[in-house]
Amino acid sequence: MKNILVIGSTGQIGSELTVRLRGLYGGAHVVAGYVHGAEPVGELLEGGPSAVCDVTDGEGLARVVRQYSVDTVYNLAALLSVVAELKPRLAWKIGVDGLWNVLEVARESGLSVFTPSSIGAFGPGTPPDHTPQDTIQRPRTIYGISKVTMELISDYYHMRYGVDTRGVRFPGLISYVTPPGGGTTDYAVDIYYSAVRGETFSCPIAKGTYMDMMYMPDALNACVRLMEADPARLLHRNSFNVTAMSFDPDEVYHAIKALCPDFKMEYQVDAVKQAIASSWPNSLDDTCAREEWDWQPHFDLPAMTADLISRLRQRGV
Ligand code: AKB
Repeated sequence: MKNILVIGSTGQIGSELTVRLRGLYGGAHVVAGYVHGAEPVGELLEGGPSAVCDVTDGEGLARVVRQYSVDTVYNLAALLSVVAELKPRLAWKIGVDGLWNVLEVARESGLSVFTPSSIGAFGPGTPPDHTPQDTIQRPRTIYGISKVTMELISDYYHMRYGVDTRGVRFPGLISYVTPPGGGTTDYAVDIYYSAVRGETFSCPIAKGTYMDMMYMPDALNACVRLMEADPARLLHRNSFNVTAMSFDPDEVYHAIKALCPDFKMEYQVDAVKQAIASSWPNSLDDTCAREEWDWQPHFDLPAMTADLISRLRQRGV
């Protein structure tokens, strides 16, 4: 039986992953880690233990690990790309200094660690189409620079100390539960809320800008499946390309319009977001994840759009 700590349990991924893990391993075995100001509520609070867990406080982290006999950590603490550009030092403190704390506790206590990377770990010099697993990574954002650093340090801890570190490069994640905050791909979530509310959507990303995307149920499967994978099969560790679909604003607009015929979108391109989006790949090649741990997404754009719109309507958004 695993004892899991989810760091960042109240964030976009954490709020759903914690619930999924409690369903799989039992509520008592999954600790919802949070920072002050982002306390868990509802199912997250009631479904199992929770504890203050700030990655920038290594001793506090070690205490939580000891108290709950943790053996596996999902380290989801991070600032997303647009916010990180506004607060580069904080992005580094959480994404890199915080990672050192997690990895040190992992080395001392024999923990397995999952840390997500991102399509943001690539840059303008990366081959943009069918981006290979192993390729040029020269990102121009502090978010990307901290993600590449995270990938390298995580691999270093595996090679040097045998720490079981694993991760995926997530594309834009789309969910109807907890909204993202401060990402470049957030438009692909916001557009669905506008459609269901009957509002005209003002799109900050230009037509023709393709990025990889994924529906949250597939993202949760990726986290669990990779951490359950047979280590003998893993030729890579940090971090695997994974994708489910690639679209530009026009394609997602038309997918929504097929179900909401009155929906309207206009473009008001945001220069900061557009510069970041243009520096990221159009589509990743995730063959290594498919071959090494049987990664397979279930939702494409039409399937996600139908499910998401009906769920948002059910929730009365
Ligand atoms: C962001 O846009 O910053 C994130 C990501 C793709 O890593 N959603």
